[in-house]
Amino acid sequence: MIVLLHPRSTRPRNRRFPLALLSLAAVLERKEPYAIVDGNADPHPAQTLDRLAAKHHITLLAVSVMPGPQMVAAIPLCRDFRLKHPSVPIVWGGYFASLYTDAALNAKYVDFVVRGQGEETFLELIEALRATRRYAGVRGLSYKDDFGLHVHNAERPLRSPNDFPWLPYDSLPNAGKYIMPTFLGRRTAVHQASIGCPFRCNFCGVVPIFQGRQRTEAPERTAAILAHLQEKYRIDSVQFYDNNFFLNESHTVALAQKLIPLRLQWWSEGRIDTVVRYSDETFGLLKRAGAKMIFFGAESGSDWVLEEMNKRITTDQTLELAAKIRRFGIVPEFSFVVGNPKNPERDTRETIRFIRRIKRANPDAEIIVQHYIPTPHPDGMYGHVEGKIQFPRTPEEWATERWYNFTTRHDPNVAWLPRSIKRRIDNFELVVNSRWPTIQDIQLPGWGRAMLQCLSSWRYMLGFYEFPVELQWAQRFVSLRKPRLESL
Ligand code: B12
Repeated sequence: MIVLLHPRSTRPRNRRFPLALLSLAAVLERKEPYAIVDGNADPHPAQTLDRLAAKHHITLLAVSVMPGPQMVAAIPLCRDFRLKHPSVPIVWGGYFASLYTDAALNAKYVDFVVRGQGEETFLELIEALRATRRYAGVRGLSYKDDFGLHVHNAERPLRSPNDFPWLPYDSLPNAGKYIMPTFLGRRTAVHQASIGCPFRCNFCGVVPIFQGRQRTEAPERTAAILAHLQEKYRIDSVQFYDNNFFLNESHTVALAQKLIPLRLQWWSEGRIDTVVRYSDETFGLLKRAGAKMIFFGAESGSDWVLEEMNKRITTDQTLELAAKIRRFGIVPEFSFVVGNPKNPERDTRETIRFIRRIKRANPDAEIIVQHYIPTPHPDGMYGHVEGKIQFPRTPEEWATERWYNFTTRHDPNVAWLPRSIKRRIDNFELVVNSRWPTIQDIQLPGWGRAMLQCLSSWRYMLGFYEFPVELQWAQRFVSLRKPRLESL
């Protein structure tokens, strides 16, 4: 039996379908016996692994590993499994393993890494383990040779989601418990209708993996899958996980038309330059199709920083979109990564000013403020931070407090961001998010919302963000939800 393991990555209340594992399960169906263990839903995954091992002959442990909490949770599970079952191979896949392949392989408990899209590489790895194929010929696979040296096979061409079977949701123990209430509805599911992203923003972790490639599911298939989820699990809303949900206007129109009859409410991620060009009719169609909120990477309020990042949008486009989308009642969620290494002070000053302009153009716009933390690229694409960071060499090093905080952008402590500027960014974030608590926070009581707004409005009005002690104090009673860290 093959065990597909999804170490815990979020709180149980935020759990969603583990799509990565379901994608692997889809290609194993009717070919290989498998079991899924999901740490977001199972409080004792180590014991579940023991139970499975006692009952079945496990031939492979396949682990999905995203940077941050999931990587940290993967370490003890794999270490323990390796001790108990030294002859069972362990393969890691997912964003952590794909971005930091050598670090993953440096762990004694990782034998193989599947980089990027996993389905076909995984099936071929299984054949290689059975000696019906050579490891060297498996595209997208990395492994250790007989001398322990790392071998990285060639990239695998990207396949369309249309080429793979539907996800076997029923294979999850109690699949219904992944349908959770969110601000979108009482029963929200998740779906990813494309893989990759065609853009090459030079700070983004998606670029080194997909290298400017994207493949998108046909609108008919997306709608058919959602209709199935509606029928089977009575979903009323969906969060799309795509890095880039909107391809071009004709695709968006076709998809929106297919979604209208489903009457679902949804959230997705899009590009400002793509969506701002849509006609009023298309915006109207999107609204009717159930678009409630769309996440956009606005990144900075400085055009020179956007150019530095190879973002290929302008601040004028962001402002235009903020005003335009308001007319259609769709909430834009603008994310900023503030403190560019070239001139963090100027970037911070200009971005704070810009966010205030957005809020004037569209008070409903939601704002996410993070520090600028580029994701390292194998060919050195750190913008102006080359040589300023020496990246960890093992999962254990990535799990140390310093690197954990870096990964989760919690307290990055990076060389190019002076503490005083970091504090300014954090204080501004607290003030703006207290002044307009996100509508995504369905657990924030009305009195909490009112208290935060009341405490922060004078600060926002005067542009005075320093020492927000009263807001920090208020956080003890009503902690603000961080959508990017917790999911909707
Ligand atoms: C859902 C999600 C989350 C959820 C996880 C919920 C859950 N279900 O566990 C939550 C909200 C918790 C989360 C958190 C974070 N996330 Co996140 N997340 C995503 C998101 C939107 C979707 C992931 C997904 O399920 N995709 C669908 C599946 C099918 O795709 P997949 O995971 O890539 O799987 C394929 C391959 O990778 C591979 N594969 C994956 N696992 C395995 C395992 C094996 C054995 C094999 C063979 C293959 C394989 O095969 C799969 C099928 O082809 C992605 C963006 C994206 N679209 O990918 C970001 C993303 C993965 N997250 C990212 C990051 C950084 C984080 C954080 C660490 C930091 C942050 N600020 O966002 C936090 C952690 C915060 C914390 N808790 O403190 C980055 C990773 C890249 C990077 N920049 O380092 C991404 C790409 C977002 C981005 N654009 O920056 N995240």
